[in-house]
Amino acid sequence: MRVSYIRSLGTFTLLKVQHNSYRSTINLKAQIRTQAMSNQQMFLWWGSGSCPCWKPMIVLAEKGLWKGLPNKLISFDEEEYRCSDILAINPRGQVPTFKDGELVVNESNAICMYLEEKYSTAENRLLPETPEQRSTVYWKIFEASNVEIKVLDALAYYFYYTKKEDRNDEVIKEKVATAKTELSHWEKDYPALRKYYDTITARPSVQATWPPHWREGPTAENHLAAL
Ligand SMILES: N[C@@H](CCC(=O)N[C@@H](CS)C(=O)NCC(=O)O)C(=O)O
Repeated sequence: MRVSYIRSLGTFTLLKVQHNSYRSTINLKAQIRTQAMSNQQMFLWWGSGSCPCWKPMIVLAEKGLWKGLPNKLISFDEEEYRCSDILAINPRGQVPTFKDGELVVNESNAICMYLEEKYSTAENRLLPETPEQRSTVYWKIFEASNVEIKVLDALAYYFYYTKKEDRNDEVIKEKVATAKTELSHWEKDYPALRKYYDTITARPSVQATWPPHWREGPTAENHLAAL
């Protein structure tokens, strides 16, 4: 028996073999691989414009698993993140809430890491090969939670959850200063962040998962304009 060629087709690798007795083994392997790459046993509850939701959605799209994935877009206004289906497997009542068959995985970063471990091929692998290179990625993933806390939660959500008439200029000033300090740990005036944003935005996975309500046009307020 000899492998006459190995060809990559999307996320699958096809092995064409010449010897008949090996063909069924190879077919079985291909079948198992195809089943492993299926998304029909998955379910994702998500909300439009939610950063935690968007992260695993991008990873799913990078792995060719987003299209046709069983999912539910919940309404934040209707507080659907507290629906009984979600609460049954995610007692925090939050999105993303994710299932892969019987396996429940919550917390956006955990979902991303699970997908990377389980569904990576040579073509769609997102994490670098060596532990040393991966250490930098892990470092930045965990460090980014500071941006979430000090920019998103503290500043953007203040505007989101506080009626215009209840907003306090002094509080806003303080929150903007805290957010600026956080961002200064990443860089000054953000040219590299801008470049990173542009690079990421151009990826088909990001375009395919773009928050649907953002496509309808800009929201009335730019909560981060002060930055
Ligand atoms: N640490 C969680 C945060 C998830 C989260 O805060 N989700 C928000 C939407 S962006 C949510 O469901 N909020 C509803 C609530 O907490 O009541 C993760 O990364 O998955």
